[in-house]
Amino acid sequence: MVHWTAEEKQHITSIWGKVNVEECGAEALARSLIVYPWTQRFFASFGNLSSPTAIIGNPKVRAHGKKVLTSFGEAIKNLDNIKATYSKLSELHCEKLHVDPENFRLLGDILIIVLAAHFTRDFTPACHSAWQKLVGVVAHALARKDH
Ligand code: HEG
Repeated sequence: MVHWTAEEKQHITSIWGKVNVEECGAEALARSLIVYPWTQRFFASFGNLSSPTAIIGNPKVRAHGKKVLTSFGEAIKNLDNIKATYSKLSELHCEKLHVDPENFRLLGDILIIVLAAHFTRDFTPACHSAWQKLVGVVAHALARKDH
């Protein structure tokens, strides 16, 4: 089981308390669709993703980004139990959607960039490392096939 120090938990929850899930979620998903264009193929039903402007303005991208970041909130509420929290979601991503787990890591890295940009002053090296650990644990939980 992953162990979290009190300091790590504090870094994660103090940033999370300030996050606007709709804004940061939309930004993180849009940025990853722009920077890693191969991930667009999972979102063929989302309509126009033909340029960065189209991606940023796409309401389905916004809505889905919010959904993804809201789901991070579930992980944060259940830090000691992330695998179980994501068991259904990992089934969806691995068995149904067949998302390459590397993509979870990429989205996690983008999320950190977005958070660091929004909360620059709070994003100390210790805070960064707590979030890096969180996105790694989330990626691992989503990628596991042994539910
Ligand atoms: Mg996934 C659906 C969370 C990465 C592709 N993703 C979802 C849903 C959630 C979620 C909560 C909705 C599930 C439902 O409707 O029951 N996704 C989630 C997280 C992460 C992630 C927390 C974190 C890294 N997803 C991810 C990546 C891809 C992807 C990297 C593809 C590159 N997700 C994906 C697709 C769907 C979801 C294609 C279905 C979208 C739809 O058709 O509505």
